[in-house]
Amino acid sequence: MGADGGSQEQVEIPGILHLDMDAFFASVEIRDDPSLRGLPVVVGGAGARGVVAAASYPARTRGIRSAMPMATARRLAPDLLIVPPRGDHYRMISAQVMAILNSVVADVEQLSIDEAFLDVRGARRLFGEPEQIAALLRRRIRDELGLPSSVGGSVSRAVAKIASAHAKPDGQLIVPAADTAEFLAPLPVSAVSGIGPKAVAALEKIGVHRIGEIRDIPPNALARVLGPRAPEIRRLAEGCDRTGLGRQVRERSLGTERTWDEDLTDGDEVRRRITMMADDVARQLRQEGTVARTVVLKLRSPDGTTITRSSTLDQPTASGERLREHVVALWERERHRLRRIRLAGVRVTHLESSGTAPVQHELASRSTLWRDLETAMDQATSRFGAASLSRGSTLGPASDGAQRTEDPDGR
Ligand code: DCP
Ligand code: MG
Repeated sequence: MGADGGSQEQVEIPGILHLDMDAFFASVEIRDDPSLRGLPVVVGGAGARGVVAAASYPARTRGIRSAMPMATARRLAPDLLIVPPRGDHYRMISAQVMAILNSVVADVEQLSIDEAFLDVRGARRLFGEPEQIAALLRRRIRDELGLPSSVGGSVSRAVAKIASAHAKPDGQLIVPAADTAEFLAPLPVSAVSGIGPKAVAALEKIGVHRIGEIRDIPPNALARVLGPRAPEIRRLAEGCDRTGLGRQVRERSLGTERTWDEDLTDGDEVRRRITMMADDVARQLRQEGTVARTVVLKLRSPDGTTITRSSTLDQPTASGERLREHVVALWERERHRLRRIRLAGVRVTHLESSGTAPVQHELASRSTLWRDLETAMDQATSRFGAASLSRGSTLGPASDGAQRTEDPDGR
C-alpha cells in the first residue's frame, strides 16, 4: 500500500514513529548547568527585540512559548532565566541524537534539528514491538546524552506526530491502528500538522472544532474549506491514513501516448484517438483498483510545440466516460492552437485506491451504470482481446494500438 509496500499485516503495525526532543535547546542548557533544573528557563535573545527559541516545561506552565517576544516572557515570569543560544552546540547534539536513531533503525527521516520519523516495522525481529523500540531509543538518548525525548507511534506519520506531542514531556504513546479515529476524535483540528490558523478559522465557521467532527462534513463542503488536502485530512480523521516515511506517498501516474508517422490534421480523428486513449487509461486504473482525480492531455505538433493541459475531476474516477468528457473538453479548448498533431497522450495523476474514494453523489446511478458496463467490457477485453470491443464513437477508420506507458514520476 502506498510507498510502504509490504503486506497488509505489516501496514497495520503502528511502527511509524515520530521522535521529538523535549524543549530541546533549553534541555541542553539545563543538562550542561544542572543549577537550572526545575526553573523557568528559556533560550533566546535577551535584548529588547529578542524572542523565545525554547522554553523549559516549568517556563511553559507560566504560559511561555517558542516564538514569543522575550519582553512578554519576562512579564509572565519575572524570575525567568534567559540563556543565549549556542547554535553549533545544538547542531552537534542533534547529530548525536540522529546517530543513535540510525544505529537502531534503518529507515530514519530527519525532519528538523530535534525530530525524526522512523519506520521500525523492519526492526521488530531484532528489537521487538514499536513500544519496546520507542522505549529503547528514549532510554539511550537519556543515558548517553542526558536528554529527555518523546515518541509517538502509529500506522501513519501524521498520527505519529500528533501522538508524540500528546506524550510530551518525556513520554511515549503508540496508537494501534484500530484506535486511531477514536484517539484523534476529541483533539482540536489545530493538532493536525498543516492545519494552520486560517484553516482552523474556516473549519470553525462550518462548526468543526475537533478532528472527529471532520468525518461528519460532506466531501464537497470539506473540499471548499481545505482545498486539495481535504481527502487526505478526511482519511486521517477516519483513521485510514497510511502515509509512511518520505515527504508524501510518491505521486504516481499512468497513461498512454502515441506518436504518428504522419501528422493528424483532422480534428475529429484526434478526438477519436484521445477518446480511445482515455478508455485505455481507465481500463488500466480499473485493473489496478485505483481511481484518479486529475487527467492530463498532451499534444505535440510536428515542429515540437507541446502543450499539456490538465483537468481536475470533482470526484476521482476510473470511468472511461468521465475521462473522455474531460480530455475531449481540453481538446476542444486547445484545438485551434495546433493544426497538425504528431503526438497525443492521455495521463492520469493523483491516484487513490478505489476502496477509499468517496462515492459520487449526484451522478451515482449514472456512474454506477457506466462502471458496470465498463467492468463488463474489461472482462470481455481480457477474454477476447482489445479489438473485440470499442465504444461506438471511437469506431474510426484505423484501429489505434496506442502503447501503454507507466511513469512513476508523473511526467
Ligand atoms: N526553535 C526555535 N524557534 C522556534 C521553534 C523552535 O529556535 N520558533 C528551536 C528551539 C527548540 C528546537 O528548535 O528547542 C526544537 O523545536 P520544537 O518545536 O521541537 O520545540 P522544543 O523541542 O523546544 O519543545 P517540545 O518539547 O515542544 O518539542
Ligand atoms: Mg522538540
